[in-house]
Amino acid sequence: MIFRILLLAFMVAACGGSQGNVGTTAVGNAPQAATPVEPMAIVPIFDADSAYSFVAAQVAFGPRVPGSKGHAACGNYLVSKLQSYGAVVLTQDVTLKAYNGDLLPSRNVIAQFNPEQANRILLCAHWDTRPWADSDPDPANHYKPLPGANDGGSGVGVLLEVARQLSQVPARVGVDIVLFDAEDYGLHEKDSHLWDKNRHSWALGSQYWSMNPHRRAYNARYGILLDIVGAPDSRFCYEGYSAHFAGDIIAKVWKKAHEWGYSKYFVNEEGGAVTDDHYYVNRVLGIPCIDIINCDPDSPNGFGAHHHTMQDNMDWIDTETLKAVGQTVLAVIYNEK
Ligand code: AHN
Ligand code: ZN
Repeated sequence: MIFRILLLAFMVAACGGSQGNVGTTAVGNAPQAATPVEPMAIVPIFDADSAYSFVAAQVAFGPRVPGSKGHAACGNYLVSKLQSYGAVVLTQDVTLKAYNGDLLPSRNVIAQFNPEQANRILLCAHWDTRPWADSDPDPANHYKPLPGANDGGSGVGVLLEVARQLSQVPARVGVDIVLFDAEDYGLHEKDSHLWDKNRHSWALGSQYWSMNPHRRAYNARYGILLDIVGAPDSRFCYEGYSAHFAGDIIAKVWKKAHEWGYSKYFVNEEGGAVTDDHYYVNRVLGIPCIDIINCDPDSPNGFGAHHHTMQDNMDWIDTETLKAVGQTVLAVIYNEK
């Protein structure tokens, strides 16, 4: 704990200037005009145990597959949680059509902090979970819904804790937390040879929101998507679309992560391009948006051995990883003005 307090003091000193005397007038033998002093950025301490409990709460609803009872109950939980943190919350309740024809009752959840501020940052994650554990080693599980602790739960858990922090110490910028639905109903592994025809089968909630943002002419300076951010020893690489559309945001976020001691997680390596929610935010809305997503080239599909298997449960959620991601996000947004 003492170490954390010292670290906080260091971080504040490192990015501030000298203390206090913002806008005071020089007197006595001081120079005639006061040198303008940057106000210090106060970065709250991210509580990873709190974030962990938010992941566990989602998992306790069961799989959050659109149309399921757990999905509806979790959607209501997310809205009331975000409202309790003082956000102005909107939902987009729409039926989206999956690539296989399934009709998905979907809900994007949009939580606005400081809504009248024009200078805004977008934070996002998907909250639905995959209907099929189609990467499970046991083929008997290929049509079963998975627990979605890491894939779905982790990004939302981190953002709920960010929301809780925003309720305690307001940021200087406006923040929108957008929780996308229907990200993970994309092409089943058995049909992977049909990728070209189905490349837009993922991220349906993000596609909807990007084409129908909650405000006319919605804009944010940039966006940060969190996806699969909870596994122990996660590694976040420069995801391909993020590097292409938002290389300066990658640089900004990685720099903060390294300053705070998380270079073990935020590695300086290129990853593959992932058709994820941020793709449509970049392509349709033109908001530069990065994807912080686990990158594990040695695993079957590149996102970790448990990805899209029945093993994606709380055993794969690690508070140290949640801390690295959540603290980095807080450091980035509380340094903006
Ligand atoms: C691909 O698998 C190509 N895109 C989806 C990325 C994803 C799945 N994120 C979470 N689940
Ligand atoms: Zn997934």
